Amino acid sequence: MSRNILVTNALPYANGDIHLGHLVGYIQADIWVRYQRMQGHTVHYVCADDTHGTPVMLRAEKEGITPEQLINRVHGEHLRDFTDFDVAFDNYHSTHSVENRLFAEDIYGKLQAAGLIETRAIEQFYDPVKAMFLPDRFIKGECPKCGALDQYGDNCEVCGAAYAPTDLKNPVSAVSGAKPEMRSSEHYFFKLSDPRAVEFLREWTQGTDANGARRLQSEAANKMKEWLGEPGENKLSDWDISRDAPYFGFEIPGAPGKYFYVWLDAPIGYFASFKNLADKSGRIDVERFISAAAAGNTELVHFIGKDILYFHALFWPAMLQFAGYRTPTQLAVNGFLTVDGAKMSKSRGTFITARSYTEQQLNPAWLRYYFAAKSNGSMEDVDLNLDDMIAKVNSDLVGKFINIASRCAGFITKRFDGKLAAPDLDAMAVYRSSIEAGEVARAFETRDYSRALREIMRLADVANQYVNDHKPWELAKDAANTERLHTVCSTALNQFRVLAGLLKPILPTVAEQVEAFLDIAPLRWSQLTDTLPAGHAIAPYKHMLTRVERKQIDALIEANKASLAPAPAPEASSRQRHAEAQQKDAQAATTADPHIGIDDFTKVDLRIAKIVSAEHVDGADKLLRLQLDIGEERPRQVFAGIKSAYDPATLVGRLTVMVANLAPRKMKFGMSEGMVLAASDEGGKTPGLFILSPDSGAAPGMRVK
Ligand code: B3M
Ligand code: ZN
Repeated sequence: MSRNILVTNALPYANGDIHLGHLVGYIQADIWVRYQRMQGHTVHYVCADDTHGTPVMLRAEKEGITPEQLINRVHGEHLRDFTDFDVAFDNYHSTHSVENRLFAEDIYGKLQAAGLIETRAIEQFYDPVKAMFLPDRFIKGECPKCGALDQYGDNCEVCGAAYAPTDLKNPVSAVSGAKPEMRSSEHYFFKLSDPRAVEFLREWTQGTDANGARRLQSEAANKMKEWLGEPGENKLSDWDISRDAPYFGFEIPGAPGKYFYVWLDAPIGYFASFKNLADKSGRIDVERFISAAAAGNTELVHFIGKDILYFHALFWPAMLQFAGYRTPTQLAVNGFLTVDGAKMSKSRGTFITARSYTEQQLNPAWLRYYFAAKSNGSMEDVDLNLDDMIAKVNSDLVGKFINIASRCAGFITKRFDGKLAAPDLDAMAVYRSSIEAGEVARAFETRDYSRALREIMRLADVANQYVNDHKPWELAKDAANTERLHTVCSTALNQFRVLAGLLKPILPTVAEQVEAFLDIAPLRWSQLTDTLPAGHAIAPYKHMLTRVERKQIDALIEANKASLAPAPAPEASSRQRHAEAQQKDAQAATTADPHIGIDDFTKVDLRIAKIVSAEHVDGADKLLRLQLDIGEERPRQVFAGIKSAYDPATLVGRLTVMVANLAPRKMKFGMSEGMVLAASDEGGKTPGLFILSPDSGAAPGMRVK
């Protein structure tokens, strides 16, 4: 059954550049959208700039331009960055738009009619020089707890204490430097503590969508339980949705001088962008996607970062529910990005902007691939380990995937006039059965892209093994083998076609190049079990993807350091100093480790091993029994504790690395004659076990050193 899905990404705020931390969530969403479209589903994918609020207003003033001029410029920059990374929204709109004002007024009016809006006076810091109320982050002072100078109004960067701005000692306005005074003003509140809202949210946050999938990942659902408290308890506070003039935003109807708080109209921007798209296209029925009454068979999926879960799992669904709009089908929440295990840092050059990445001529496909390999559908943080990225891209993408075509295409062009023979269907059977089993499809659906890639790379290994076994370069030497050569190369290219299709959601540009090279229509999921007919002509092979070099990454880090060295942004500096001090302590603690000499290392005999069989062991809940070929007369039997991570059937035929000179050990189930190596993040955040794979070309028995 064909699905109709409205997909959104969080709206980036209009006063800063897009950086790699943002791109994690955008790339995850774009992959999902492309996957759904390959399956034949209808997807509308929209985003917008989040434009309102005090920071935009003050920044424009500082630059001597109007807020409108600022947000127009940033809109262009943001859209260009997304486009460069193949994040292809159907519409990239703005919250400062006619559509957004209309939706915001409509939703507000309906909440008011439902008795869920209330006004009350609150006391707040006021800057008498600038004549404006001050948001917490525009007030500075001394930490009430540790006395640190120059701390922001909500928490201390030095001792970590959280407090109200009114607790600060000697507060000053960060805007004018004036001493703020307390003033009272009337604010509008959305009554989130109303029993109707609390009841609704209890149900909604723990529920499932029409397909039976949880609306929230389990970690997010648990967080919500915490925030909502036990039934009967009411931990939610009403939400302050108004701000006083001067403010860049929409004035509240019937409340002169009062504006909607930026977070009220920000998520409404999803619908505004969608409406704007529908008006431009003339072929989309908006009501079907956004009205509670008409939205029965459509889905609404929001991709967001974990820092804005509160807004999307509480305020937003409650607003929609009580204003007669449809509520989200699913929230897809991603974690933060770390670089080489640490928070992104401007001084270390790891606060990397999207722009600098493309300006340094790095290929966005590399990042898309790496982010996909590190995304498992959970809210865990994603670590961009730069050396690992280089290794993975070079070994998987170039070494395993592209290599198949580069090794076989030349023969087809030179020897067979560019025409393929029918493939060897036996050799295609592994591919067919993998696709029919649906493992990759399920992994894409659940946004577990790392799992999808493990299966795709297993299939790439199969293709490389096939080429290695049949050695086209040898066949080409003897005219008697011409037909065999034709079949072997055609088979490998058919395998390459399927791999390109499976990778297409992640690597759309590379997939397009493959489609041009194979001269085929855009690949769709349902065609992946097909093969190209005998006689099908392909284009001459052109190189599609280069390797990443460490020096390119070094230049990228350097570029991001250089642009910020003279004056770190004031909002970030003290936070960074704190994080960096902690980082140094951690490094100092680890550099004390004793080293080993090369002789110690060479005592370990590491060998490439081919897994010739893998099976469950009766009575053992962690072990698999492996037979490993390391070029000896008979395979070695090894018991490996990897049962939780691998289905034995998927291991057979794989190459891995084993310790071959470990003293044999008698176990309850038989002799274990070695050990396979597996990576894991023990006690860490990434669950699972990962056995190693050598680059293609390695053969059983080769020494690893
Ligand atoms: N603009 C994210 C932020 O500024 C915020 C997201 C809005 S999504 C509706 O932190
Ligand atoms: Zn403090």
